[in-house]
Amino acid sequence: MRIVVLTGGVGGAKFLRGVRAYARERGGEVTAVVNVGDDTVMHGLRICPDLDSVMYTLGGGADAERGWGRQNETWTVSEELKAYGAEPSWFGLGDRDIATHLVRSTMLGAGYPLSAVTEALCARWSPGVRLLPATDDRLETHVVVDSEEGQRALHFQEWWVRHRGQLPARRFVFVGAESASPGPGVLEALAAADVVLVAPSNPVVSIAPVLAVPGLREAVVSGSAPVVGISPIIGGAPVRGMADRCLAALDVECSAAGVAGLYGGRGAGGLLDGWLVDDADAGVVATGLLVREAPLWMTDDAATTAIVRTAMELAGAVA
Ligand code: GDP
Ligand code: FO1
Ligand code: CA
Repeated sequence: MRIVVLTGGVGGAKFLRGVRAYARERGGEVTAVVNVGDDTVMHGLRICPDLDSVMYTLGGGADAERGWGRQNETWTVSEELKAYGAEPSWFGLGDRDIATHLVRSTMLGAGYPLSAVTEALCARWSPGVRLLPATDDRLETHVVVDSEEGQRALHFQEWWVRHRGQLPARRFVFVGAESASPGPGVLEALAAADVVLVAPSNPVVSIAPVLAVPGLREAVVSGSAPVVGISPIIGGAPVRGMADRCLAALDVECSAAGVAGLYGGRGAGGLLDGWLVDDADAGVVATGLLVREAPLWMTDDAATTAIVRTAMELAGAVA
């Protein structure tokens, strides 16, 4: 059983722990196609928040409370940078995390592509899941907001971390997407997949930038594997994060039904064959796909693995 998961950072990482447990039970292998739209360069270091959230979480090194960065972290380097007045002072880089960024930046500087660097970093963490960046090319999510001179675009991290997501987002732009190509192994993994799962990740700034890589969405939609998504929205609200603000920018209702409509049913020219919603959202109907209800709170690995089992049953039902 070959399972491919399209994913962002914190929500996707939690979900992948369940997918990995399911695959271990059934003897399957898991490939995660990970968003790189959040990536940025700070203090000369290349930061890949979603790849790192997944790598650290699956490798047992994540700070579970924050969801990003390392556990038992210290912040000496960030304090020293602040003492120099070095900007950006609003973005915190932990000391342990910086080691990852140093290895990554050095390898990228030597000419290795991000996919090869990710594989090298994963040799330490043994995530038990193959992590593939959606693309090796530059693809950055920028957020268009209102300003005195009209509109301006800022990097997703500046919007989310510096401004705490408080500036109303008008739209999101995936800079570089049109000339990006799927990372090595991505199209092959999709072609060989028995099932494609869309993690309960942010549909607008985690899954959309993955699908924006030319050829990637087409490979999912034209592939033979059933495609099942898990709703990140429960009872009309994201479990955590900024999905409500992102959906508002697109004029999409923040609900399990709204996100189903955004992805669309494969039977109606969209992405999904199946959509898993929480029990609290019973009664959601969407065109061109099958909806099933189950408890969707990923409170622990057992609960998350149960979600994956239901998603796999749904995949079987729509196959
Ligand atoms: P990010 O890249 O760090 O923002 O993480 P993702 O995009 O992968 O996931 C963020 C989404 O995960 C948010 O929209 C949350 O609503 C969702 N999420 C987090 N925890 C849970 C959970 O326990 N259940 C469900 N269904 N969604 C969750
Ligand atoms: N999020 C914050 O709210 N504040 C930070 O200072 C911060 C630093 C940071 C450094 C490395 C990293 O991998 C992630 C980091 N994040 C930080 C999380 C990140 O901004 C977002 O939560 C994700 O990009 C959304 O997926
Ligand atoms: Ca993200």
